[in-house]
Amino acid sequence: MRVLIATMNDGKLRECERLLADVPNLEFETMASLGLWVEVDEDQDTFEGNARKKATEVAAAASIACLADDSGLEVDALAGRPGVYSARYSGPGATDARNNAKLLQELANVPDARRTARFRCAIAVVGANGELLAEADGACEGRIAQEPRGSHGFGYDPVFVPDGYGQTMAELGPETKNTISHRAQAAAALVPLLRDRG
Ligand code: ITT
Repeated sequence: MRVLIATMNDGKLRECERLLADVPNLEFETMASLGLWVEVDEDQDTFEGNARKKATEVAAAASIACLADDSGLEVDALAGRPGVYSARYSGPGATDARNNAKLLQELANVPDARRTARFRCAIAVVGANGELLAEADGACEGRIAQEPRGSHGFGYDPVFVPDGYGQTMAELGPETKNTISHRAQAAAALVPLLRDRG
């Protein structure tokens, strides 16, 4: 089966390709390899809803099966924000650096014990005909650091310290991240579902 990984986020794309590399009979395409640029309005209030919507709309535009990831960070002291708004947290033209700066500012007076948070990821795979083929999700618990550290990964990795570690996800690097992350959990749950389909 040929599957398009429907993301414009290069960090996410690299991780998905690596996490799903061992699924037999699966060949991955990217937006770049197909010369596609599709804008999806991510207006659902859950990661699952947005992942399904992205996969469905891109599959319709590309006419091949699509895998979409919707993910983000939930911070307990912010009542779960930024959540599904993680990419756009610091407003129009948001960058990873601005999102992280805003997060640290909002948490300026929050002590370590109350800086608990988790990354969440939902993945949906939709066939070229619009049929939902598989869905899976995953979470990675941790805490928000006092300042950004590390240069690996993307997004909120420099400010997220996974439970059981002293370093941020951006300090730990891809090998560790790909064993513990929300995306790794979701991919692990997805692999047997895709294998059964293959
Ligand atoms: P696509 O919709 O094109 O896939 P996106 O970056 O807009 O790309 P999302 O809408 O799913 O993707 O937003 C996810 C945001 O959540 C992402 O931009 C990061 O800010 C954050 N995020 C998700 N996974 C992350 C990870 O593994 N490490 C750090 N931050 C992550």
